[in-house]
Amino acid sequence: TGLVDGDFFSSYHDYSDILAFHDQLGLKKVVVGTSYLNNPIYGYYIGSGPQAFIIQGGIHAREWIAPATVSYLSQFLLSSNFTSKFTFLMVPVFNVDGYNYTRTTDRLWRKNRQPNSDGTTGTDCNRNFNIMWGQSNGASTDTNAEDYKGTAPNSTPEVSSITTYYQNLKNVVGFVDFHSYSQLWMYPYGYDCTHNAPDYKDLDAASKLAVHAIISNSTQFYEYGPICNTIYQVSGSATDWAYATLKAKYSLAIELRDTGTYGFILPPNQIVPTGNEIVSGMTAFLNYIVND
Ligand code: ING
Ligand code: ZN
Repeated sequence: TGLVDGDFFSSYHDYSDILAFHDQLGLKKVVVGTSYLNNPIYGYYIGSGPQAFIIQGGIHAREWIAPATVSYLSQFLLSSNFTSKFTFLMVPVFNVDGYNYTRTTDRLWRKNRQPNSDGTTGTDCNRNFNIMWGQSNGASTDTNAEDYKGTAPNSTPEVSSITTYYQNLKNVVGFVDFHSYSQLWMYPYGYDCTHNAPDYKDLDAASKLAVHAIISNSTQFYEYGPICNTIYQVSGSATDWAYATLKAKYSLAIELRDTGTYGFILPPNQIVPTGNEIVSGMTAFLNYIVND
């Protein structure tokens, strides 16, 4: 519909309108990957600081608040003081094919749209990264499951292409993967519930400040902690990969609103309040990194 105006955050949008919103902010646009259906996956750069920070949404198609929140953060970060400290790479919709499918056909689709050999469709991109892939019940071997891990690490074109792009970035200090729902602010590891990440102290301290900032500025509460102990065990996730392979010390997985009243079908009048509380949390988190 080409809608890019003051009302952008009063509704959810098709991929083309999310791109139009970022284009109109005047950001440098890059192709970070290619989907199974050959759609370009776009990223946008904000700022020119010495440390790279990746912010992605939409790895799961039905979690519409994630691309909306990345868009909200793009607008905020562009006019913030963080542009001199960081170079942000914003990837609003990681799983473009899945997102398009939820807009046209099945609102609750999660995985990508790659066919499996048995006639089923889709791999969970957030189980397909080359980090402890398929270990310890952290992903499913069932092609029909919502957390199907794929045939091999990087068997999805989305994960394979985007990780290649990310690995060419220098000095990646941070990474955020937005999901919904449950209101959780999480850091590695997902694959192991018994060992803390080497940077546990800083990750926990920065996350604590972030959720306290949210509580001070919003009606909502977010819990924080390691992925595995906070939600469940997950192998092959984007956040573990960013931490272990990209060496992004401050890697997060954030579950946005709500806590189950609407779940994935979060009403659009909650886009702005969700965006505002995440701006509060991310401001505290980024300030911690600046002072580290
Ligand atoms: N939850 C995430 C999932 O992939 C998660 C939880 C996020 C695990 C990031 C590991 C890393 O299952 C949802 N709702 O998708
Ligand atoms: Zn998700």
